[in-house]
Amino acid sequence: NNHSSDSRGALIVLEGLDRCGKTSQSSRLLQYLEGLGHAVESWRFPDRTTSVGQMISSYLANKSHLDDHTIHLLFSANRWEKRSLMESKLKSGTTLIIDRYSYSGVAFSSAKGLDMKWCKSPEMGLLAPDLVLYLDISPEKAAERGGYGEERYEQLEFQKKVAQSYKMLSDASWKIIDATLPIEDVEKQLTETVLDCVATCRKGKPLLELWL
Ligand code: NYM
Repeated sequence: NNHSSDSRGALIVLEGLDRCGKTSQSSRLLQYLEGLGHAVESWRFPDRTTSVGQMISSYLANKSHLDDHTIHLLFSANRWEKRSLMESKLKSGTTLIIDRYSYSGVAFSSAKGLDMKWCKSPEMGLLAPDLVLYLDISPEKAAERGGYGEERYEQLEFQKKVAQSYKMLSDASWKIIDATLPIEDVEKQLTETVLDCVATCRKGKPLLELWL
């Protein structure tokens, strides 16, 4: 339609445990939407390219040690430093597909025992996703997928706690997808939901802030 240049893009987030398949699904989604002629970008958090992102990256690689609250706030700061760019991209009509967002921030930190309400507070005022695609897989099945890497958090016992935290965070913007299905079937479910969401945002669904 000829109003599309006035209408905004959708903020779409992929969440899930480590090894749930988010990264490959986000590149498939990007290709799919590009193929349909949509303005779309794929982002990820942590964004390791900024100076805050480099501190996070070194922490995740076990090259530095930080207090649990401190690293939590750095993950949040790493989203805040991208907030204005995110808003201008969305308002100019670009759809953003984001690999991890505030839900990862809260799920991973609260899995360490930090208070969930405290974990949510620095995320307040960030843009709220229009759609959260949660790629659901049991921690045991995720661990079977070629094993975890060397990074902090990539351990079965910890991932079980993260899974429990995620369960407490789901809201109306969440769509839970069975991530154990064949990769093409997961993609099919994602693309259907995403197209709906992009259309709704185009029609003028308001852009809101966390937490909903
Ligand atoms: N992670 C990611 C957090 O603990 N808090 C956050 O806010 C975000 C965005 O970082 N194990 C954790 C989850 C992952 C790790 O993410 C790195 P990735 O997607 O492997 O680069």
